[in-house]
Amino acid sequence: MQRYLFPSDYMADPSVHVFGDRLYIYPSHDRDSGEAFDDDGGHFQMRDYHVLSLQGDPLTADVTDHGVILDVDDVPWAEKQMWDNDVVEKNGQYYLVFSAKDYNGLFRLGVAVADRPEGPFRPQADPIRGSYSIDPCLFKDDDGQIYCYFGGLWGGQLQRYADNKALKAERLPEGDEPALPSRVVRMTDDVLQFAEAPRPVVIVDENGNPLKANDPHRFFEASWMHKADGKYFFSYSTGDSHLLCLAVGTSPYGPFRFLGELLQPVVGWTTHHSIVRYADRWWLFHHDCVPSNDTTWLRSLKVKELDPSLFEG
Ligand code: FUB
Repeated sequence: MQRYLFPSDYMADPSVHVFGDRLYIYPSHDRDSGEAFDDDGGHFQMRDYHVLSLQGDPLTADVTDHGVILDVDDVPWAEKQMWDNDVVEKNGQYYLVFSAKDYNGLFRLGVAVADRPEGPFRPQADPIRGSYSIDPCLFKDDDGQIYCYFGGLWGGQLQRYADNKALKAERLPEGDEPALPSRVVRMTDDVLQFAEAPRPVVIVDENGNPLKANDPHRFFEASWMHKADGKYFFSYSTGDSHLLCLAVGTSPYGPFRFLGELLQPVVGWTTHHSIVRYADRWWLFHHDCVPSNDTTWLRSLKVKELDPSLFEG
């Protein structure tokens, strides 16, 4: 069984966490801006973020919309395209990391802070130093360290960087070359900056070889990290092959061994998700474009239960 969570508006890219006894959903807020479709995602012209929450069975519980928690006009450095975001709690404060384009047309990651999971969030004046690309995922390990996974190809601009430096000309690996990896970085104690240089998130096959650029299971965008049974599960979207995939490792830095496909292509070009354990059950939150009749930039939030054996053994 699965459910559309919020039929009254178009939202996507759900990042989901349990704070207290409620589930909080931090989505992108889709809108019809009139921009034409292009391969760089120019049709995704989101301006603000809402937070949704529920308590009880995600398949049936009432969903509360807490309203706008951050608007692009409140972020001094951001011009447009408020894409995916995520939130982590530390010492009773809530840190929202989000991706948006700056006034030079570059995606950067910014931080905004709140006293409550439902905001409102106060943005920092500048983006995270050394940040680039899109789709931040925040993961708090059992020792309290917070990691940020990020990156996305094509419109997400990851191919414009190597060794964390901007290239003169973007370069996407091809054929048998190793695929372009997502990035992971530990955050500073105040959760406002990167504590180190971001590292590549390498996904390997059963022989320990990095997945290749021509592999339909290679990383594209939508990093998500969760821990189960002491193991680190990295899941992600394959973009142009439209899958969600799962890999496992023994450290938050990886490498991660490819395990398999988590979700088959949905209606709509993008697929993006989060995985969370709530009330002793595992849940997959994601989106599709069925309610908007396959309008790629108008996506709707969904939830379905996952088989716990996915994360065992
Ligand atoms: O929502 C805009 C972009 O679409 C996200 O950043 C990607 O992950 C894809 O879902």
